[in-house]
Parts: sequence; structure tokens; C-alpha cells
Amino acid sequence: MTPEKAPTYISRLTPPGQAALATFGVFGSRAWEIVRVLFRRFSGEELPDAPNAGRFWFGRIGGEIADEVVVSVKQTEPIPLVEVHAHGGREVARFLVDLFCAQGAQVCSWKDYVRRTEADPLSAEAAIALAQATTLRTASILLDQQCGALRNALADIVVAIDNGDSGIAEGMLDRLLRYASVGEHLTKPWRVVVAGAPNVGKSSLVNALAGYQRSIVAATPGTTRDVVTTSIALDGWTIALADTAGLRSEADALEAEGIDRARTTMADADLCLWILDATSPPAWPSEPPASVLFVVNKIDLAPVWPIEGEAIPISARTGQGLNELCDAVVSRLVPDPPPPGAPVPFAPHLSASISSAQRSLAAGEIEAGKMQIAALMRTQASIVLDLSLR
Ligand SMILES: Nc1nc2c(ncn2[C@@H]2O[C@H](COP(=O)(O)OP(=O)(O)OP(=O)(O)O)[C@@H](O)[C@H]2O)c(=O)[nH]1
Ligand SMILES: [Mg+2]
Repeated sequence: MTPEKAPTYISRLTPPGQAALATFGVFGSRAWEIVRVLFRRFSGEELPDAPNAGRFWFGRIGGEIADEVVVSVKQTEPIPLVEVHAHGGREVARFLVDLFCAQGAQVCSWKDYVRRTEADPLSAEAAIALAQATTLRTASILLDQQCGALRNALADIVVAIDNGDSGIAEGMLDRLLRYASVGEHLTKPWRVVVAGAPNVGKSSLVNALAGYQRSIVAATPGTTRDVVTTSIALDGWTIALADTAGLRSEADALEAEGIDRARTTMADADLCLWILDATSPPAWPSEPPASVLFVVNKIDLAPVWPIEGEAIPISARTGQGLNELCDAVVSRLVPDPPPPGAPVPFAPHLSASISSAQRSLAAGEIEAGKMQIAALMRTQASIVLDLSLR
């Protein structure tokens, strides 16, 4: 499609819903032409034919009903890109989008907009992921990737291959894959499950870590029936913490269903905190989970069994030992955190492609490996127009 024939898009860049302001991006060869038709300056003067990037104007868009807006020119080359800052709210947004569509613009989602307007596909994907980051730590790693950390590392690997240093390139790919697990969890939380026998203090621990009373705590064994998940962040890593029903063999039908759910959650978790009670004989798991930390709770009371070995002593009631427990969880989940600026494959499909390229190099298929890395740098996730915005 020639640039003239390519559609001009309008996209709401701020989330839908109640807000003071909404920002729209208008992108395409007719972006400025459409804005000129719709926009009226308060001074009554016409907008210029060809504006410079960085210029902005205050005025109105609409007829009898109109919204006050600021129009700003973000880019003129290679394709014009204009932002419209209007009032927020669903109806105002719908009204403005309809006006642009009546002039021939097409609606696209903000993700699609980022992919179309960002020259580097990896930067675009990192920018999209960045919008989902919930902690400063995960956001700063994604920001590094948006600024080119991964792209530059991949470019260096292609250079190494071109220089005939495929062994060096393999090592470089290996270093990237060190951070595959971290990369996968920048936008998706680690799953940590709190499990153990009834009444050992699982819900009390979840509440202590969450900082509020998320789960019901009671002296009656079998209080928690369903899986209760809480979002927390430890050392900047996001975690979905799941409280579960206490595991025991004698249980009524309802509790047995909760126990089934607890077992499924344990099987899917990245880490299990298996809680033991210092004040009753230890109830160990019948099958130890793949990744587990043993935690002895209620150490504010006199223990009835000798607590030794690697179990972490805590009191969910007084908070004793919780810092040590959090440190142990973080070291288990992220033993090797990436330093600032490090390249991180920030999505599972990136790590999968890097692994595949590494396998090709290891098998002596140098050209195939190089092509896989080059393809990764051109990766553009499929663009789906989100017409639901209209
Ligand atoms: N002294 C003391 N009591 C605690 C501590 N943690 C929990 N408890 C008490 O132990 C009892 C059970 O606590 P829960 O947190 O409900 O235990 P649970 O493991 O979630 O129990 P179920 O949901 O029944 O499996 C409650 O009476 C809590 O107050 C602790 O660190 N010290
Ligand atoms: Mg409970």
C-alpha cells in the first residue's frame, strides 16, 4: 500500500472511563488534513498548511456541541502524527472519535497505535509491556528494553556471527537467557502459594504480608475453603500470593473441594511456602512441592518440637522473621537479578526465539541462527484493529 493509500488512524491513548482528560493520537498521511477540517482556533485564524513538529494550538472540535481541545504536532515525517488532548469521559471520547471517523479516519487500539508509530518493533513491544508494569523495578527494566538494551544486544550477536565468532555469539545468547524467567515475570506475577495443615497460620501470614485482613483468620481448623489470591510486591517483584485450604484427610465435601483447589494451586505455583506450626507436631507435605520453602509459624509461643534445619522461623502475629522470609522468597524467585541497563528478553516468545537461535548455532546451523535473531529484531506481533473503541 502506498503511504497515500494507507489509512489514517485515530486511537484513544488514555484508558476509557472517568477522567479529567483524554489523549488521542491521529496517525497517517491525512492526519493533519483531518485535524484542519475539524479544529477551530479561538482566534478564528486557520491552522497552517504544514506545521512544524512541536507546535500546538488551543481551540475546539465539533459544531454546536464542541469540546475544548489542545492539538499538538508530534511528528511530520515520515508520517504525520498529531495528538489531540480533550476532556475525558466515555461520551466525549466517543463523540470526538466519531467526528474523526466521519472524515475517513479508522479507529485502532492504543497497542496497535504504538506498534504503528514506533520505528523499532522491540521498543514498541517493550512500551506496551511498560504500560502493564506495576512496580518501579519492573518498569525500569522494561524502560531499558524500550531504550534499546535488548535490540543492541541482539545486534551485537549478529555482528559476532558475521565476524565468524559463532561460539562468542552462543555465549551472548546464553547470557540473555539467564534473564528469561525474570523477563517473563515483568508483567505477569510470580505465583507463590501458602500451604500446609489446617490452623497453622497460613491466612495470618498472607494478611501480614499483604498488610491488611485479606483472608479470614479463626482458631477453627478448616476456616479457609477457597483459594484467596492477593497481589503483593517484594523487593519490586510482583507476586500473586495464594492462601489455600489447610490440607488434611478428614474433611467434609465442601472442605474436600477446597483441598483439591489447594493442590492444583500448589502444582501450578512457582514457589510453595509450606507452613508448620511451632505449637503442634509438624505436618510435612506428603509429596514435597517442586520448589518449596519450609516456614515455622507461631514462634512467639513455646515450640513443642525442635526447630532446626532450613525452616524459616516466623510469627505471623508479631511480625518476627517476616523480613527474613521475604528475603528468602526473593532469593528463590530471582537469584540473579539483572543489573541496570541489562538486556532482558521481556516476553516468553522472545526467550523461545533466542533459545531456538542458540540451538541452531550449537548445531552448526549458523545462517539459520542468524536469521532467527534478525527475525526477532523485526518481530511485530500481529496487529489487530480494536474496533470496540468506537
Ligand atoms: N500465637 C500465634 N497465633 C497465631 C499465629 N498465626 C496464626 N495464629 C492463630 O492461629 C489460628 C489459625 O490461624 P489462621 O491464620 O486462620 O490459620 P490457617 O492456617 O489459615 O487455618 P485454615 O484456614 O483453617 O487452614 C488463629 O487463631 C490465629 O490467630 C502466630 O504467629 N502466633
Ligand atoms: Mg486459612
